[in-house]
Amino acid sequence: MTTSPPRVDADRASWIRQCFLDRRLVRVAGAHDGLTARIAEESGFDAVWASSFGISAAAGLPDLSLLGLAEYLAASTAMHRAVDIPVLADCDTGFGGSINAAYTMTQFEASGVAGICIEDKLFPKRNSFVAAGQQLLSAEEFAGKLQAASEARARPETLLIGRTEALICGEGVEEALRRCHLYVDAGADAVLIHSKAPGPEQVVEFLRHWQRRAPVVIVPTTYADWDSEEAAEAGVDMVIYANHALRAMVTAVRETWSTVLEHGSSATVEENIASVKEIFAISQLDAWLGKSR
Ligand code: SPV
Ligand code: MG
Repeated sequence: MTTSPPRVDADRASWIRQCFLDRRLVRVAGAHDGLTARIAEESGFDAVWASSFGISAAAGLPDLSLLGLAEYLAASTAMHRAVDIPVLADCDTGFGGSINAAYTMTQFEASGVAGICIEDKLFPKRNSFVAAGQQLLSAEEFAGKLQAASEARARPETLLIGRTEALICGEGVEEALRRCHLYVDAGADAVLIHSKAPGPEQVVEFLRHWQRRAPVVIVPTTYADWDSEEAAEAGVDMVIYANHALRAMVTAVRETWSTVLEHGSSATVEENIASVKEIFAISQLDAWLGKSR
C-alpha cells in the first residue's frame, strides 16, 4: 500500500481500511475549518477529525448539541474540500433517532468524507469533559442507530465508527465491552472507546479483553503521555488528537493580542506570527490566480 492517502473520496476511506488491515496506526488531528484541516495535512497527519467541540467553539458556542446537522455538515465539507487526506466527521449522537442516523450517513457520505462517528449518549449530548449531566442511551437503541446508519451507506468503503461513552458516564470496562460488541454486530467498522481518566489503564484493560475484534479508536486527551507506539502495540488502530489545534490557537491569539495592546503596535509580534505570504500559500492563492483568463 502507498504511505500517503489518495485524493479520490472512496479511496480515502479505503486507505484507512487498508491501514487497519496492515496494523498501521492512523494518526488523526482535530480541526474545525478548512484552514485548520489543511495545517493538519501539511503537518503530516493521516486524517482529519471534524470535531464537534472545535466546530462549536469556532462558532463561540459550547459543545452541547446546539449546532445542527446542516452546520456540522457545512464545516466538515469545507474541511474535506481543503485537504487530500481523509476526513472523519464527528456526528455526535447522529442528530436524533435511527432515521436521523441514516439521514446523517447519507448526507455526510455524499459530501465525500471518509466516514462518520456517532456516540451512544442521549440527545442533547454534552461534551465528554463536562463534569455533570452525562447520560447514556441504551446500548440496544444505539445499536439500532448504527444499523440504520450502516444500511444507509451508498459506498461500502465509507467508515462508520461506533463510539461508546460508557467510561465517560461512569460505567466500567465490562459495560464498554458489551456495548462495543453490540455495535460491531450492528455494523460499526470500528469502535471508539472514550475515557477521561488521567491514565490509559481502563483503555488497556478494554483492549486486552477486546482481542482486536474490530479496529479501536482512542482520544487520549487526559492521558496525553501514553506514547502512540505503545498504544498501537496494545491494540489501538487510530489515535485522535481532538482539540490541540483549537487550544494552541487560543493561546497563540491571546498572547498576540495582549502583546499588541501592551506595546501599542504590532511590531513586536511580527516575527512570531505567520506572514501574510504564508497565509496566501496555505490558502493556495497562486493556484487560484492561475485560473484567471
Ligand atoms: C470532539 O472533538 O468533539 C470529540 C472528542 O468528540 S471530545 O471533545 O473529547 O469529546
Ligand atoms: Mg465531539
